Amino acid sequence: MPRTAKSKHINGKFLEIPKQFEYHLNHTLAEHKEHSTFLQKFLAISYSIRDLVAEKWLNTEEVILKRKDLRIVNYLSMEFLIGRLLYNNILNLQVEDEVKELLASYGLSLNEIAILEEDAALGNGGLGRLAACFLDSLATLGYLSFGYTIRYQYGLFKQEIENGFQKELPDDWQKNGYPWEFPKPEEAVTVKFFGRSESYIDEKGHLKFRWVDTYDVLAVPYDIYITGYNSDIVSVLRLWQPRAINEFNFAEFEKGNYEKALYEKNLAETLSKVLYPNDAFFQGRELRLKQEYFFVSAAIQDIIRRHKRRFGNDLSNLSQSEVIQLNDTHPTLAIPELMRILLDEEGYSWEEAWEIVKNTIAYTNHTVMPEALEKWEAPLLQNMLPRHYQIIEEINARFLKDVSEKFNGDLQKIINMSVFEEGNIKKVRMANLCSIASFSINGVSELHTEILKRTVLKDFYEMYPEKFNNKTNGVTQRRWLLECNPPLAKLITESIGDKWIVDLYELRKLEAFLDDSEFLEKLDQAKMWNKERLAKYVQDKLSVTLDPASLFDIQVKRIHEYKRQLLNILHIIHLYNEIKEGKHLKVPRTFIFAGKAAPGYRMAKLIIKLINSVADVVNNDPVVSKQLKVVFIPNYNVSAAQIIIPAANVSEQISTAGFEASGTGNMKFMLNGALTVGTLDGANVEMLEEVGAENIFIFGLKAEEIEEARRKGIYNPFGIYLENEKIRRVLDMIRNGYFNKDNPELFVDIYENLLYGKFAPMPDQYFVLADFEAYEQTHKKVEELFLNKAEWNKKSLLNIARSGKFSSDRTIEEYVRDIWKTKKV
Ligand code: NBG
Repeated sequence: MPRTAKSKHINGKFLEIPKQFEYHLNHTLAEHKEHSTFLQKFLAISYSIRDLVAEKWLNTEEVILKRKDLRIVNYLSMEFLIGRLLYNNILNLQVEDEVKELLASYGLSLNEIAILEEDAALGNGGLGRLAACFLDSLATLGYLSFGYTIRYQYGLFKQEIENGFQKELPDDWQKNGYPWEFPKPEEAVTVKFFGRSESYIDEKGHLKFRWVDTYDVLAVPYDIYITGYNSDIVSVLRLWQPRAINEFNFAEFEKGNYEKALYEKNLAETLSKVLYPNDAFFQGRELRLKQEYFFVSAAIQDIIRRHKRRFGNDLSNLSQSEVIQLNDTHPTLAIPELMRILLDEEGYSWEEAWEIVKNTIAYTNHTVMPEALEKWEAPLLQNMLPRHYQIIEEINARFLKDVSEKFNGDLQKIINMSVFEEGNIKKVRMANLCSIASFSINGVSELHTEILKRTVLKDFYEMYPEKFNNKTNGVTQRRWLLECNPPLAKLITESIGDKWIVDLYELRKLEAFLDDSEFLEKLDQAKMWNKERLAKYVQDKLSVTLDPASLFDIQVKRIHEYKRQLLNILHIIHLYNEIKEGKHLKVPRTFIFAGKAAPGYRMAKLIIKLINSVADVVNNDPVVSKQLKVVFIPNYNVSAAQIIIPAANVSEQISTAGFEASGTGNMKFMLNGALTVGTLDGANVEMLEEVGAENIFIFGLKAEEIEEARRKGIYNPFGIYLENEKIRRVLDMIRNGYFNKDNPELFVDIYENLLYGKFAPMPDQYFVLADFEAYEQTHKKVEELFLNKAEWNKKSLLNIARSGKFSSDRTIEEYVRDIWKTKKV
């Protein structure tokens, strides 16, 4: 029987989950069901679900081979933050009832089994989570897609809080065995490093190059199939695992080349050891460059092999069968790698190869922050990848000729747009290379794309306006509502049906309930359920008791100065001062923080300590703690987010305007009914457009105002400090060790950085003090509104109802329409 959409063959298997479960306990894990541990039961149920997932892949593979009219989307990304998969797959396959019944027969709940799965934390933050949401949407919508990345042995570090400080621990995510991947050793490819580029004359008398004397490693693919909701195809997440070609290279050893013999083994062992823990920050380490090239080379070889399998050896039509999206500049080397293969291995001319490359590759920019832009030292790149370096030089030389023609020899344009930044150490600017070689360049929110066009990529926009387009980010409602917020998902489905699961604009129908007090009461109860769940989580983890009736105000995301956790905590200190003076908050408030700091980011780590120090003082003050609580939840990750976000009344999205490219947490909170306190930054701007000014708390300076103040150098935070008594008090308390009596100097650096710019190019470079007053006023309005429960719930409902735009399904449909130009299965 053919495996067609929704065939009985696939559905038939659903009924066999209990059988599969026993089979896997007995035969995969070799355990009696009576003796099996929780973990073994988790693995056995995962294997049973995985059987169904594998069926979907078999179907997908057939589609790939048969449907030659379908262009395949390749998403190249150093990060995929996929989180747990068991419950996600159960929901997508719609087998929740069967699984629950089975587990109940063992006296188990699905939840207690599901939490035994380690998060696959193969990413840092928004960029990696976006990639994961995209695979979910691609599979759900029925587009053929491959995600490519590295099979990191250690994912993003685990965070513990010790005496208020962040401590990093290794994330050995596969230590108990990982049930979701399928190794495909027969599809391994070889990736080369170092060596040299050698020229020769071919039979036709053409000058050619080959890359020789290289150090080689194998790249072995491990596949994770990402299911879609009610879909018969899967997205493939292909993780590349390096492996030594010869454990010990005897041939080299005999030649006396001990170094090479050992180097390859060493390289294979270190390459995929660990994910670099920086979010939106560039650190030009050699190992990182090796990682970038390793997975990109493997991916390009894989894509070419697939094309040949489907269409034969002609690669001139590659761009019709495959499209490659670069998730930021990390996979930029895909450009010279594809050129190299076409030129040196496939025998195409430069013109032919370039035509193929520039029709196949598209680039997404995810930040305008200068410290995040990748600029590799030229000698490092040239030494590791000599042939690629040569190709980059040639691409640049030809490009600069075009620039010169287009702008009449304008030298400044040439300096700005060249791939190379001249200087003491020559640098390779990856964003320039991407902009030259890609047929599409997109930002991730309307504001961000406009900023790209008028600042960092201004010259490229003048040269190639047709390449630029915006793709506002989105999140998958399967994980970020259906999975993480059961009572709200149930209420919505009971009220408007379940179409929202695959068409989030359906949520607009909820507006019919705006004046339905019974519905609003149920909405309130759903929020309360989530707040109680979070309170329990905090009680278990931190032994801090939260009052679920208080206003839950939440800021969870990476700790970064531009995201301004500092503004939030300064304001909390101000509230503390007011209560100490005898004032009363109108409503009791709970401020919740979570997020990791890059291990090398000193200021971010100090901010974590400050939050914890303030929390200690506030929570242990018998008077203050009746009205105010502050908690920092350790080890923020996808699974923690799924518990924290649904519990929010208020979502803090308070980055300095112009710095947050989009944000995606902001969308998750909105979808779960939180009201946003936010600046006009990233996608907040579009959330305002959707929900209307009365239903969101917007405050603070605008991006142009910040840009102007920086350009003119007119910002004077010290003046604000002198004038504003509240701010002065708060800063002086930090300066004088009020929150850290045993080490009173601890936070001096925060104070001095704000007032004097001790560790920055200017004082208070993220305009914390400039926005403080507006932030405080906004929070007064928040408090006021929360007193009026009916009004609050109505606005909460409006936020949910108008969050339809922020589904990653919408984002993917726009990528398909404007960039990928493919069709559904
Ligand atoms: C991040 C931005 C976020 C954005 C995500 C996803 C990087 C380089 N950029 O604002 O800071 O939401 O990308 O686009 O991590």
